[in-house]
Amino acid sequence: MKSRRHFIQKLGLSSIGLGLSSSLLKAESFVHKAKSNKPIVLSTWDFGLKANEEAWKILSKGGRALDAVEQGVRLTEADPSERSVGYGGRPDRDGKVTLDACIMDEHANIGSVAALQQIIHPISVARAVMEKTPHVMLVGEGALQFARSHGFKEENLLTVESEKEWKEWLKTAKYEPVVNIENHDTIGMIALDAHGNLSGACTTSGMAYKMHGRVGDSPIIGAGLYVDNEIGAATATGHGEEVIRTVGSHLVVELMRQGHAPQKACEEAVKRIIKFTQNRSKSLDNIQVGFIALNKHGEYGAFCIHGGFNYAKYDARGNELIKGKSYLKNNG
Ligand code: SD4
Repeated sequence: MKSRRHFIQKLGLSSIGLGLSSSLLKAESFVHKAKSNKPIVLSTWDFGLKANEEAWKILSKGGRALDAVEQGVRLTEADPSERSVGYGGRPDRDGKVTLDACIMDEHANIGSVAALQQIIHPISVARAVMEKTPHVMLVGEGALQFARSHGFKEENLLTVESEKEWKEWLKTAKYEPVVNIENHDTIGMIALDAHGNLSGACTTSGMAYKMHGRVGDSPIIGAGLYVDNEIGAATATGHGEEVIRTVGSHLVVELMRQGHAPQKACEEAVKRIIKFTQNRSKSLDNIQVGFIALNKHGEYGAFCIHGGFNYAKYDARGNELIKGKSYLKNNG
């Protein structure tokens, strides 16, 4: 009862006589739900399975969600066979691999880097921005200088395979990302640790053959990733421009705050993107966006525009790849 009163006070309602709307009542029952599924980690795409294993090493020992998500996505960043994150990522149209990443913890500490070159672990640079600077985001040359000064090693991230593909692309040089293929990019990871704290990380080489200097949603807090330790966390993959337009991950978390389950929150956010796209008379054919979301109780969900998106979930029941439900029933 005391916490109920506290909850109502927190909302600024001095009297129950004011009448609680159904969404507030839903939100209240959300706060009171007793049992939590924790620890748990979710991440985008099939490479999430391996990344989850790494995160689970930390979560299963009672470690912090922040450490789990950082270590988890570092695995994908270092894997040259993943052509869309970190080392081996597809370059921009000038042949440069430029990386975007951000991280957010349970205290709403945030750090981010965008258009960072030659550093294999942008997520750890983002964490250093969060922990060692008065700022929240560094870009381009400034981000590289900062990384250098904090001991990050510079290396060539363009692999022979990626360079070969890029040279092939140059023959036509058409920027036409293919749904679920060239934009099969980002690893977004969100976790709830045994202490009930949430954190998230998001890292990518961005859309293949983008303009040099283009920044997507992935390093933008609120767009590619958002965490509110009272409510839940969400992260996005797909066309960054559309995710930024709707501040997608923040939208998903706010929908959960209003009482929606993570699944429903992802569906509503995807529908918002679809509405905005249609309002602008653009086609959905080549736009893919997927969200994954996790709430404070360890409930989770995901939704995307086109079929073919999947995500990995690791909790006490094990690590599994789950097919994301989609608005359009294709590709799936
Ligand atoms: C971007 N959102 O740079 C990233 C790309 C991506 O799955 O996630 N693709 O726009």
